[in-house]
Amino acid sequence: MSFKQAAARAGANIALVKYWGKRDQRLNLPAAGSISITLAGLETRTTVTPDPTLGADEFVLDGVEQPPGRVGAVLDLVRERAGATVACRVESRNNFPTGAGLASSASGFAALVVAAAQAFGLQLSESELSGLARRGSGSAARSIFGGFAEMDPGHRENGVDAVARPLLSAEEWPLEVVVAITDSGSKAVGSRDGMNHTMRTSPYYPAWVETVAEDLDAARSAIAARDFEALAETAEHSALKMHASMLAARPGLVYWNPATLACLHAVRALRSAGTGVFFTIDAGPQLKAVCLPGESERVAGLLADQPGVSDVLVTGLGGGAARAAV
Ligand code: 2P0
Repeated sequence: MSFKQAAARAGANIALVKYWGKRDQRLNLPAAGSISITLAGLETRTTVTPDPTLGADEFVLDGVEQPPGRVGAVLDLVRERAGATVACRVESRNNFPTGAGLASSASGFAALVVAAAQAFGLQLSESELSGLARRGSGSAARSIFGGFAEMDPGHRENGVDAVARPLLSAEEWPLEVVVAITDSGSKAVGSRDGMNHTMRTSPYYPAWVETVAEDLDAARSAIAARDFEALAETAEHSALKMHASMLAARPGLVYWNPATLACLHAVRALRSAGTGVFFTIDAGPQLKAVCLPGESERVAGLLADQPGVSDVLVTGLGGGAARAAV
């Protein structure tokens, strides 16, 4: 069995039609589809070093040793396909704050599977890489692709069809994104626990799952037509509907703080006044403003002025798909 050190990088992504809930825990199959944009500049870079002298996998994130956990589980899947058993050292770095609702698990597992496949000499399709990344984190399946991507929940019990596919490249619609940081600490309830708690206890969860398909249709059509207004309306609806399902859990999950809400109202006021911008909010207090090309500077200035906003990151699409790195 041949193996070698390999490195890869992948971008974070933000869902415009959200993923919240699973139909299978073990295979990590989503209950419904989702649509996202992969961001330029907010990246994870990961090196996988197979090392026969190691007794077990090692994982270092941003310079800090971590339990291998799901990283080790994804490595096991790659080793199984390669017929290998050698343990690995995985070193991963994010160029953005980890654990603050910026989907570091998405870019992290996408970079991991690309690097690990290369380290073990596997020639995998993007679809196969997407399925492997999903086992680490559902949102990671989308970060295999640049630009706009859609996650298919799949219908098969074994999950082989639960993979993402590209919808439109970043160059075809180079939207811009402003992230308003309202709290840079780690969130109190992680996405996985939060979605499982919502599934178990929220009376609104069935309504959420039942209505995702129509949001996907609307968003897919809006993206194909580059219809910003239609995409804005659908994306804000999906985000608020996901948060409504969380708020109705017992006890309710409240990821927002006063600054999140101030930013939400600021974005709505801007759009009413004619600026091409809409908001989305994930399982954390940051607000992401998606803007038409050329609008991000003005939006960033406005969000930076909201009380409680500690920083703004300006980014956009265009980072490209997850790829090998030197
Ligand atoms: C999303 N989020 O679509 C949604 C919106 C957060 C809110 O995907 O359990 O970390 O690892 O599959 O991928 C975060 O969920 O969950 C997420 P797991 P993941 O981006």
